[in-house]
Amino acid sequence: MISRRTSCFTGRKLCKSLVISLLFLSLTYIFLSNHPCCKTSKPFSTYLKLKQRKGMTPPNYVTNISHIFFGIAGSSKAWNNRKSYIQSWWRPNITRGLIFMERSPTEHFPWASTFPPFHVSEDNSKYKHYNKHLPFVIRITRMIEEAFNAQSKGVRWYVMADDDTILFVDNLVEVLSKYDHRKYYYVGMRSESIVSNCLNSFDMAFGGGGYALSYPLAKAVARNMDSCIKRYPTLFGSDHIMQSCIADLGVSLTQEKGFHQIDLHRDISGFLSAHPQSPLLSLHHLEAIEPIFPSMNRYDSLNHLMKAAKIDQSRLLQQSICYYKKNNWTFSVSWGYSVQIYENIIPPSFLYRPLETFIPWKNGASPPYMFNARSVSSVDPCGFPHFFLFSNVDENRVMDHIVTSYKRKSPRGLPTCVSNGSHSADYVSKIRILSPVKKYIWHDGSRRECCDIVQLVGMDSMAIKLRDCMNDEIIA
Ligand SMILES: *[C@@H]1O[C@H](CO)[C@@H](O)[C@H](O)[C@H]1NC(C)=O
Ligand SMILES: *[C@@H]1O[C@H](CO)[C@@H](O)[C@H](O)[C@H]1NC(C)=O
Ligand SMILES: *[C@@H]1O[C@H](CO)[C@@H](O)[C@H](O)[C@H]1NC(C)=O
Ligand SMILES: CC(=O)N[C@H]1CO[C@H](CO)[C@@H](O)[C@@H]1O
Repeated sequence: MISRRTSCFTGRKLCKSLVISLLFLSLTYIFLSNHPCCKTSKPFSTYLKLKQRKGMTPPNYVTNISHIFFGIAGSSKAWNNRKSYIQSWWRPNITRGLIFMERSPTEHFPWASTFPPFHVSEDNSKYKHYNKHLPFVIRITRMIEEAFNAQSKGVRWYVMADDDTILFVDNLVEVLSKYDHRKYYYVGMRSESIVSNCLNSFDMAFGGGGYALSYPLAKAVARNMDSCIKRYPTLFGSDHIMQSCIADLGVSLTQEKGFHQIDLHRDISGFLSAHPQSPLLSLHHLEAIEPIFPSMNRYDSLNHLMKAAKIDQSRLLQQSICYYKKNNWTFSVSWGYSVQIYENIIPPSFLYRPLETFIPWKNGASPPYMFNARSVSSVDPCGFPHFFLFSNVDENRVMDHIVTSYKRKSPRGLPTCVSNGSHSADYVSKIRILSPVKKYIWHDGSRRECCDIVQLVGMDSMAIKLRDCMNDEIIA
């Protein structure tokens, strides 16, 4: 039995609070977490070569939605609150999987066909001597074992998620299909919070963000579950137990930046407006943050984002930057979510850092995040942007482009930035983005898309068109 309790930070404050943190985190983990994932991705070319060598015909080889089994950590108690999250992404009769519950959710019968089928978790009393965790950590850890035993025919990937994880299924298929599912893969992402990673592991895929195990790895984990549970009786998260067992099998995390644990608080608009150049795969913790569209509640906010997701997941939250030279303005687009206008010329390299609209999940590390956040004074007219949020998708295509609209979030309430020619953007109330109907093709070595300010439409709106960058084009 191994108790891995490392001190994450020196300094008495943290050491002292570690015991309290552990307790708090345990509670948090019960609700929030259970799985993780990956490291560096095998080049797509490896996959193609392999396909050729084996003489496999592409249609049979390419991973599709029916090759993925979703295991969702649920509970009958939380179902009422969580079902809307699951329904936002679950596709009845298309997605395969089960939601695992501690008992039959009889109060919710008849069980709708729009829900994932439920599975009552096995009894775990045989592990009571190894259960130094909080309740149901072992139950959730064993989900992969029960999922594997329940269904393995035609399954290439087991994706594990929480009942408050939002998955972006088309992107997930796209991303998983670049890996050879016959090898050992543990694909996921660590937390945004340094403290969370330190208390668990920097090499762990966080369960709330969701993670994927390839078939052979899922099989190996399932077969070794019993010894694994006995080896790690004190770890507080099932995702940490999973990571430990997978590490013991000699497999390390393959990171995919689109999985989001969202260990952040309050307003995450800055984070969602500067997504890494990677397909969006998941969102989590929507109950722990403010609604992502402040004029709506959490469920409506999520369903609103899903309107854009239904049109084009490949571009969802992808960032493009362009300049309106006539006014010395900078535009930063996060497709399907937001547009920011700066009354100033700001280089892309700077704008790819999220504007720090949020606060840390937990204090204790400085800096607190796994990425470079950009803090901007809300009274600096040259640094603080005008913010526009996704409002709708037009029914009609324009010049073979999809048109999404973004409305001003609120008046900026600042004077004009004078150092760059004094051009106020206060009058702009609406922005339209024209994006190609053709989905963005993700592959290793691809670039972000470029954009152009195409026209001034009317008195108070502007239009931007996304396009491929030209060879050697620098965005400036
Ligand atoms: C997925 O691929 C399999 C072949 O591996 C095929 O039989 C199945 O019809 C495909 N499913 C979908 C939804 O495309
Ligand atoms: C799923 O398929 C079953 C059986 O074919 C059908 O009865 C049910 O209505 C379908 N559910 C949805 C939501 O399409
Ligand atoms: C843009 O900013 C530069 C540098 O401050 C300034 O010299 C130039 O005149 C400005 N252009 C316009 C159109 O305002
Ligand atoms: C505040 C300020 O002076 N911002 C920019 C104005 O524009 C020039 C280039 O046109 C930038 O170099 C400045 O940083």
